[in-house]
Amino acid sequence: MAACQPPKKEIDYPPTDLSKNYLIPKPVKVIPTKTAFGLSKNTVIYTSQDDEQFKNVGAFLANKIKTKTGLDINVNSINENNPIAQIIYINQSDSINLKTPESYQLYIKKDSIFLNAKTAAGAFRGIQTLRQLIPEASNDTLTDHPLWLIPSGKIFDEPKFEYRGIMLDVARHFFTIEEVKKFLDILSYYKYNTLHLHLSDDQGWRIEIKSWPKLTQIGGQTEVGGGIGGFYTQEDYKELVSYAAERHITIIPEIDMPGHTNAASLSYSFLNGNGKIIKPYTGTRVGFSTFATQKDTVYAFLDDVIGEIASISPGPYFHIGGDESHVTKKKDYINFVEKVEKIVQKHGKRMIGWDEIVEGNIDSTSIAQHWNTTANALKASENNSKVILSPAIKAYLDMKYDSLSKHGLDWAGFIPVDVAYKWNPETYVEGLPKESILGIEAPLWSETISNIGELEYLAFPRAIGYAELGWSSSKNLDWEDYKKRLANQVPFLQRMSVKYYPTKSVDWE
Ligand code: TNX
Repeated sequence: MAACQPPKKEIDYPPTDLSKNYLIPKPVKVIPTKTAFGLSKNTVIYTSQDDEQFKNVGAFLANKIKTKTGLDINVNSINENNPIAQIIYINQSDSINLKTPESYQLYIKKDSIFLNAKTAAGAFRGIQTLRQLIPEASNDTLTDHPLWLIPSGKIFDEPKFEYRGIMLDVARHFFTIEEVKKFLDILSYYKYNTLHLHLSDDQGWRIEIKSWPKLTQIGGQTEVGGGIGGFYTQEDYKELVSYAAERHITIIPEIDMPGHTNAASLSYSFLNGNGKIIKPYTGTRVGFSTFATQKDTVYAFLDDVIGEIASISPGPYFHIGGDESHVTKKKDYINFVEKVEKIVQKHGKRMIGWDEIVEGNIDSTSIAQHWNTTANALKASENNSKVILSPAIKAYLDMKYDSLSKHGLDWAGFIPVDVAYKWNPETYVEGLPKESILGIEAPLWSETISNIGELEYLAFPRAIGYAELGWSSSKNLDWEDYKKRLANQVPFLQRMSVKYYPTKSVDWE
């Protein structure tokens, strides 16, 4: 009688099944072909000739391969020591199957990898997928040199939303350009394309305005809790903008007004409209400050401020805040939003504001960022304005995970990692048509965090889930499947020394 055999374990080694990937965000379609491409010292990268931006994408990939594997991979030149090369070709294609600027197709074969994209942004999203497919460890037994085996097959992928963002509040606490760059590195790995910087609030003004120097000389020197604050010079800001652009991420500047303006009024008292003597503010209350919305000089000031920032912000948007102006009279608030919209447009930008801005008669090109009031999101869509979804109870990165969280607020409730993931942006606001949704953004307010480690504790892993909600089609969203892929991000997060919150709802191993 045959002995009872243990069930046969499915063996996939060397790894050849592309369907067993751990990609985040999950791609639209993956078709495995059950062989593998051996990434090795014999691999070279070629990019569409004469396209500087595609070349940069190739160089970016080579650099990341070096960090992960130690391999030196040539870009657009033959490897003289190893003339028989296996090619990764990053190709500009006008195929009609590439429906959005960020769509890409990956064809992984035994001896070559083809990445097709219409734009360099699409190619950049595609190389993030490739980075995630490179295994942590090489196989050293198949050949006389190490191979990193990438399972073969085809991937067709495109984003669900054109706008996938994170907001960072650098006003309540200041974050250095090095900290923001590290944040951008992590976000770009998960295909984010927008970083919204909240550059001013009651507690601080964080960007140099050459025509109004006291904004940073005075307004830049405070923060929540009484620390020294800080600010970006215009050169610093340009450096951030270009660092983000190398990652195909747009920076959206926000100057919050007419409320949240104590630091501006502290610097120039004529701006103040709340009738009180202004003192530095380092607490965390909201809603007590306002610009003097009836004075022409305030609009002349804003013309300078918006003009200077717009001129160093290549992206299409300027965010005017507009939230919680509780001490601005309603008619003054409406008048203010409508006037500032014209100034933003004069400087060549589309206005974004927190959802209260729809109280004004705003242009259909302006965008409302839904955080709190459903009626405002619906009103925006009736106005043919687009909506960015940032519902506080689901998408606020500054909410605590649970009662034991080391940092964070809880006014919108706790947001555990699974709750952050388990909602569908396309159906979340009842009655809001899909066509009105520009995308999603997760805001990270910084009342309770003041350095990169604390930032990472609140942002990760939740921001990885929002990346998937913004990119992957709704039918591909599944917590049980996602949480396994999330656990598999640990080697990357460790390599980047990200101090993520190791929630118990995920089996991190
Ligand atoms: C509300 S959301 C605010 C911010 C606070 C945040 C804290 C919004 C548009 N305004 O001023 O920092 O709550 O969670």
